[in-house]
Amino acid sequence: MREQLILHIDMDAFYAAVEMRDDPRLKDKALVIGALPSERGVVATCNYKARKYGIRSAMNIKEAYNRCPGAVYMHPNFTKYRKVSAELYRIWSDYSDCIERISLDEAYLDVSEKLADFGEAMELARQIQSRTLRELRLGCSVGVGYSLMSAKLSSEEKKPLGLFGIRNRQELQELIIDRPVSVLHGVGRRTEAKLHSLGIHTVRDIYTFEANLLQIFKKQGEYIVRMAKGLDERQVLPYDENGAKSIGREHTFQEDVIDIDYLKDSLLLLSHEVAQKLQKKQKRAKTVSLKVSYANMHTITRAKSGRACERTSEIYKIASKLLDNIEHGAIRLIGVSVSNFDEEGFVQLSLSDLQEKREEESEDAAIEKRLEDLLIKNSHTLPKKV
Ligand code: DCP
Ligand code: MG
Repeated sequence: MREQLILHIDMDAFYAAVEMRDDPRLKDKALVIGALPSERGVVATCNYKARKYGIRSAMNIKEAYNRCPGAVYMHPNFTKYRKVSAELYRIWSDYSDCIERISLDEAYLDVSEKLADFGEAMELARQIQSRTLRELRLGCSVGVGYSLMSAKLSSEEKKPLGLFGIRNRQELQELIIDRPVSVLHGVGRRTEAKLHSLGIHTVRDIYTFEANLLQIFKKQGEYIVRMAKGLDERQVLPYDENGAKSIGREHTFQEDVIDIDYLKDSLLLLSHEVAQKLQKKQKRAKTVSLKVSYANMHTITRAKSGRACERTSEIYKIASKLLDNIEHGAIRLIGVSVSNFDEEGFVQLSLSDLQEKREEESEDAAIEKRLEDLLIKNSHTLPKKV
């Protein structure tokens, strides 16, 4: 695979920065956006001044208040942030046709095709940062990397108003070797806890215990070891319904949903629509992505790559596993998309693939039965139109 040139842009203290921009009285204050101290709830974000008191996203608002009773506390104004987000993307999409929205304030840009080298990518990062600051009066940090993970780590490295780059695997490894395992893509809270229970705390520990990891965690272990070595082959996936590089469907619920069975039924219907589109285009996809926006507008995407798939049940099973592995909570939007198309219609299956396929068949039958129920009874609220 050709080396990639990836930019990761992440706004600094996004919601708080928008509020500070729009109300000069907030300029020198510690500012916490989220629930009010008199309510139950959490911090969505806070400005850098409030972070000096140890306040962080997702912290209980009462704890935030104990740490800094003098801060200004405000509810978020999502309508406003969505509008600002659209303005941000309008600017950023001037710099790449291959742009993946991660959330309101965060995106990956693939600039491999347009730029000659890493130096040019750093220069572009600087331009994007200063244009965002000039036109929208908002600060962002931009990271440049040879992969998605290195770009994301770079944008976090010098926040706020950061500019940083990681050129290659060696630079990445030097940077992260003594950092906690959670710096790695794919190591969430659950995996982190499992690794800790095995005495694995840092990236260095992963190198040391590579053999044990592979034995205990199998495929997931392989992925973690690859990430630790800087081997990240993920690509920027433009999450665009009409984009040539991915096919996706998403749905915003009328009311936030917590019920996992309901979420899974929605995912099944969305997977079905995606599978139909895929089949229409006569494509098979090697990557399935799940997108979830929580009630607080926080959006995450998770993707998994593997055997090329085309059927509803294949897409659904992967998306459903991704859903099992994210933090549960009130969900506003759910989406599934596929990418990384395999243009060749015929793929030789190995013996172990065939075995796996047979084992999956009964599970598939159950999924198809459920889909039939949902489609026939029309008992679900997703819109019918693709
Ligand atoms: N957000 C949220 N709940 C979380 C995390 C984030 O509501 N647990 C919201 C508020 C943030 C926005 O999403 O402003 C973007 O999230 P980031 O993680 O990028 O955080 P910030 O942009 O606020 O700060 P940073 O400068 O660390 O990127
Ligand atoms: Mg941010």
